[in-house]
Amino acid sequence: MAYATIVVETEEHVTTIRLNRPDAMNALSPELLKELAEAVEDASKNDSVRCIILTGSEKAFAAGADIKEMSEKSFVDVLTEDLFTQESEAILKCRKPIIAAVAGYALGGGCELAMMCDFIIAADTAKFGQPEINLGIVAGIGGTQRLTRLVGKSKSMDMHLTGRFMDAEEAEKSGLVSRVVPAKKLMDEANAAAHKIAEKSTLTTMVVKETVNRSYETTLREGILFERRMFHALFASEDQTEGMTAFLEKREPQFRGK
Ligand code: DAK
Repeated sequence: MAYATIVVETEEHVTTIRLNRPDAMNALSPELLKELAEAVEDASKNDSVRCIILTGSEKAFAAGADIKEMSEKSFVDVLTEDLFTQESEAILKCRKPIIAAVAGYALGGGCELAMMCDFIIAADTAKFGQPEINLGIVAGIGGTQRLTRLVGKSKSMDMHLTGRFMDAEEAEKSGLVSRVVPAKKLMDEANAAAHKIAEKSTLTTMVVKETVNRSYETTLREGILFERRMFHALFASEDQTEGMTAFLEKREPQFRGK
């Protein structure tokens, strides 16, 4: 499907969604958010897609919600429109792994969008921030909650209260991103990770995603019980038999997602 604000390409089980509003640092306009949600839903429904990469440009992953579009809105407008709630649901509901490949600015809603993905690979040019305080607002799509869980209260408070940006090195040290790579290699690294994931059992990647995410939603005891039951359940799958048999036969497993 042709989109106005994103570019979508699928190659060998991996769909790459590129945010594409170069004149506005990929600011998250309502149109972009709607298209992004549609693209994620399409990739979710497409059986041949096993992993999704979400990325932006060399300059910006996304510099936040579109300030021009937001500036005219009243309290009643933002409350009734409930911007980003449905769109973020589409991303959070996706059961396939989503990698954020971030170069340049990931600010405000852009940082929050990256944190909604399953993990972040950052270019050495990446800059993360929650500068909403400079606009007289607070983060509104998970920044105060997700950043705090990822980097701890002190750094999260620092970011939200001062509005300063965090570079890629600091982001990796503090656990916001899984790895930092040279900017020129960002998409090669993200593709290699996505294709590596695509080789696994889709059944198992779905279970891994659900189980790790459970750690955000529940107590340690309940999370461990959930993990244990998922572990047990996978012994009912053909892919568990295939994975273990392949290991013992010293060959590559042929997973079928069953
Ligand atoms: N919105 C609209 N346009 C933006 C933009 C943004 N967020 N960021 C950049 N642009 C535009 C600039 O206006 C400029 O456009 P022209 O003037 O050329 O027409 C163009 O992109 C290039 O930007 P600059 O000239 O400023 O470029 P610089 O390299 O000097 O600076 C920058 C890059 C990214 C550091 C700077 O542009 C910047 O500080 N941008 C704003 C970053 C920001 O404050 N982000 C947070 C936005 S607030 C919610 C939904 C959403 C949200 C919250 C709640 N609910 C529904 C509950 C989210 C809120 C936010 O994200």
